[in-house]
Amino acid sequence: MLGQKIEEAFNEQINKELFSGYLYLSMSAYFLSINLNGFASWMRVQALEELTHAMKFFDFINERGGRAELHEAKAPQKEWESPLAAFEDAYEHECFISNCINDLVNLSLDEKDHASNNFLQWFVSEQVEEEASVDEVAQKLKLIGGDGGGLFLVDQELAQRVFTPPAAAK
Ligand code: OFO
Repeated sequence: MLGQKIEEAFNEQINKELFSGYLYLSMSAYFLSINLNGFASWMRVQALEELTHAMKFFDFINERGGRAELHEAKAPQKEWESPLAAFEDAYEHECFISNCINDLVNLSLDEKDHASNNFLQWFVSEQVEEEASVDEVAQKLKLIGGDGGGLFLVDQELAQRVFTPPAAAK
């Protein structure tokens, strides 16, 4: 049985994961608008991953006898001044999500909920990857500066990313 505090906090996290998906889909639309289709495709895959993160919380809440709830979705930012600015925002957002996951881990320890703690460990590892993958692209964009040829090559590289559902990926 899921305690009320954990249930509420996990429902909040569903909202945050869905917002992550919303934000990355908005970034995908921004990249399409400036003809960087590889960047757009990468962000679209990222958005799909975020949906699977939300679904993990959704399923876990239900499995533990709780009730998953969907809260209001806030509108994401629409425009960025450059591809680098978008990836820097994505990195900042992932650091925020990592902090949220850490707070949930602390709550699970306070509540002595070891099943939830065990469930959250997947997200602890996932956040290391999430931060690293967006930061890697941000660093490349810093290296190439405003060089159009470099941007073209990174766009081609990012186009290669494909969506892999988490269960199949592990
Ligand atoms: Fe769900 O990891 Fe990104 O936000």
